[in-house]
Amino acid sequence: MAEAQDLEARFQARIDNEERIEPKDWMPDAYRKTLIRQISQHAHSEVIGMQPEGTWITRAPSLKRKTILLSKVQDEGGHGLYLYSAAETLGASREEMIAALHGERAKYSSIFNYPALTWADIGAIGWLVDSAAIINQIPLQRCSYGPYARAMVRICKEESFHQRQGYDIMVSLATGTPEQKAMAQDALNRWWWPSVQMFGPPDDASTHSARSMAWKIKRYSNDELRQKFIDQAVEQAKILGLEVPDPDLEWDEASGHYRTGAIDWDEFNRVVAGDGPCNRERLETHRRVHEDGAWVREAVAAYAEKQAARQAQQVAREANAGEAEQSRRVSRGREL
Ligand code: BYC
Repeated sequence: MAEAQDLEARFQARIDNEERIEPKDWMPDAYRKTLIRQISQHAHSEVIGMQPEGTWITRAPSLKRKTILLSKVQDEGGHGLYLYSAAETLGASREEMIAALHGERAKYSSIFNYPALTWADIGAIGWLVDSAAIINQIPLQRCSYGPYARAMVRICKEESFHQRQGYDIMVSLATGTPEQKAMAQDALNRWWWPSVQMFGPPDDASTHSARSMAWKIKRYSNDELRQKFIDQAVEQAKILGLEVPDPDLEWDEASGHYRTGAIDWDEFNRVVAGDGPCNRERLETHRRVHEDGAWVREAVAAYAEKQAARQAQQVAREANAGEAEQSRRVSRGREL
């Protein structure tokens, strides 16, 4: 008991001292569990996030837009891979994590349960959702767990390219024909509030924040990051000449921040609980694609097994050859 307390105190002292925790270091079970939960849910979000955008690859308005979107969607798949790998360093297997997603025991971001109805939605996702992702993820580069923090460095670089491609689409539409501008406004109307909600429940309803902040997994609270996003996005909307769909939005001189109207937390809770516009479709698609890809996983495993057997044979052959050479030398030595 005293030993466990001692380990825990030393662990917290390392965190307080801004040291990175690495996979082989001792860590409390709850720290490991929290990280597996957050990192795997983050990975699921990246991969499920490929769905709304993926449907627009064939419908993007030009070859240039298609290739850019294709790369972006591919990047999201890559982010999923870095993140699953980071979670694996904590002892979670990929199969367990996917089973938790399919069994609806693991969540993914609420934002991806909304449909991408028009091309302008691809602009709004890149602008708003990727901005929110960057604001949330930049502090995660300083997360106390080394593999997660390092994965975030590359992810953030790619996200910032994604954000710019989204804003670039919005600029084109907002400065285009009246119909195009209306399309951009409609996308902003539908993506604004879900993006504001992406940062998670308000601080007083956030179950994990206090502990995750003490462990320096999180560096800022959900509300602090949400505020940063709002302040930035409202100014960007002004540049686009678009209106944020919030009649109560106002600048608060005293605090130097924008104040929004009430956020619909009932809607957020409903979507997180599985009852958003696309929850069922997203999970069904993931299950089907996972099932369709079973043969690829089997082929990869069979190839890895074959390679390992070949390598073992090679090692055995070299060992035998070495032994034979040794005994030849010994008998030659005797003859001399
Ligand atoms: N949606 O105590 P809290 C991306 C859950 S990827 C659904 O505050 P925490 C992108 C939360 O999990 C975007 N559920 O939790 C990809 C918890 O439930 P559990 C994803 C949510 O972990 C492709 C409960 O509510 N980003 O941007 O301290 C293309 C209580 O919440 C949500 C990440 O995952 C939500 N929005 O803080 C483009 C970043 N919010 O787990 C873009 C890493 C909360 O107890 N994650 N919940 O069942 C984090 O930073 C934190 O996990 C969160 C939540 C800020 C999201």
